[in-house]
Parts: sequence; C-alpha cells; structure tokens
Amino acid sequence: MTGTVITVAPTGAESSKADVPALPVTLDELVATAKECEALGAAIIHVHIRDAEAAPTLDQGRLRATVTALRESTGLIVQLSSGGAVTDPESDRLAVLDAGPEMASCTMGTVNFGDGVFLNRWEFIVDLHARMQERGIVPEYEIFDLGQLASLQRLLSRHGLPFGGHVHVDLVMGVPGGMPGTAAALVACEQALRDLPEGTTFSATGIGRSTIPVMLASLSAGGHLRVGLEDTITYAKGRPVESNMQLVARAVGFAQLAQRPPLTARETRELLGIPA
Ligand code: KMH
Ligand code: ZN
Repeated sequence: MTGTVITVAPTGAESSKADVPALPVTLDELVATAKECEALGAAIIHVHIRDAEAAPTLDQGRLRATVTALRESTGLIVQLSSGGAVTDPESDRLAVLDAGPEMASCTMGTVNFGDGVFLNRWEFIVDLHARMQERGIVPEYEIFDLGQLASLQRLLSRHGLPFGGHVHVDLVMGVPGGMPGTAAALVACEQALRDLPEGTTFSATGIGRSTIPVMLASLSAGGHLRVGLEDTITYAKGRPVESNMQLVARAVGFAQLAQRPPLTARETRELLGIPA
C-alpha cells in the first residue's frame, strides 16, 4: 500500500480570526504556515483566503498573489477552494480558476451546511468540471454525502475524466447537514468508490470532534488525510488547536503508526496525475 497524502486546509471560510487567533489570514501568515506544514509532511494546501479585515474573499488579485507566493516559497501542490463561503455567487466561484492553481475543489452536490446551504447545482458542477478540463487544472471532488459519489459517477460518465485522467475525492465528514464522521459512513463511501474509475484515490477529513475517528478510519481503509483549522479548531476536549502545524504533526504521527508515511509533494503529483 502506498504512503499517505496529507492535505492541510489551514483557514477555511467559516471561523473568524477573533474566535480562532491561530487562523492564518494574511498572505505572510499563510506562507509561513505552508512552509512549516510542508516541512512536517504536508503535500497539498487547500486554500481559502481573507481580505484586509480577515473576512473570506474570492478577490482575484489576492488569489493570484497567493498562488504565486505559495509556488515561490514552497513545493506544495496549491489547491484553491472553488467552494468559497456559502454566500459566494457562482460567477466568483468559477473565476477562482482564473488564478491558475494546479488543483481546485469541486463539490459534487448541494448540502445543508450548519444554518446555511452550500449550493452546488448540477449545471454549475458540470461547468466547473469542464473548465478545469480545458485549463489543465486537476479537481479534488469534495463529497459531503454518500449520494454525491453517485453524482460523481454520473459526471464522469457523461462529461469525461478530469485533466490528467486520475480521479481523487475528498470525503468531508461530520458537517451538520452532511454525512456523519464515522467509520461506518467512511466504509460506505469506500465501497461506493469502487464504482468509480479504477485507481480512484480518496482522502477524508472529519469536522470537529470527528477528526480523529475519521483519520483512523481513512488510514485503515487505504485513504489519505486532510487536516487543518478549516475543519478542526479543538485539539482535545477543552484544548483549542494551537496551530495548523499541531494538526499536521498529529496526522503525520498517525500515518507513520499505520506504516503509511507521508508522501512528498513530488510523489503526490505522480499519484494524482499532476504535471511536475
Ligand atoms: N466553505 C464551504 C462552504 C471547498 O472548499 O470547496 C465550502 C468548502 C468546500 O469549504
Ligand atoms: Zn474548503
């Protein structure tokens, strides 16, 4: 069995800097976080950015500057979020691709998201998938519920494989409104993945307190890991996460215990069909 791809999702669009001071919200904070997480064993960075007031933004200039800075300062695979915040319009989410990332997320369906709705219409998904094919951007298909894997199968059979020909999905588990962050749900997804093209890979992340059960289940089922303050702000009961590096270090430790040590960014590019 292969090693483990570790993705760090350091910022997200949901937590505020006031509530979570460890959140990297400036470009300097993000780059410093990226470098340290890469040194620890992360291979991919899933990026949401913030504006001067630390509010989530899809500002094109900031996105381009972020992609450039992360490329110059690290060897990490830069994956921009096309999900943004639940309030972001589709046009801005599509325009994320103009910033020229190597990878971008592509969520496979609408899901209740806490008190909000994360809207992903079928036509929007098809548009995002097609634009990524045209521009040579590798998608990470984000799966919030089991049925979204059936939607992915439908997408690929009607509209073709993604750029590079390899299919990689990320199971986002434990969102209030989506599938639970349990080993049983992960196994159900892993079985459904067998209907996707041979060689399809998956990572998983558990929101909040499901982070540890999901990490252990994913490693046991042959999956990869995503961790970060986007998904988890409490390290243990009564202990806020101190930094993204603390979460990456824990994931690296679990991966090593599972005898599936972290893959480098170069090895991950090879696995996921991303040009060097
Ligand atoms: N912030 C969520 C509404 C993604 O990055 O593609 C969407 C999200 C998924 O985080
Ligand atoms: Zn995200």
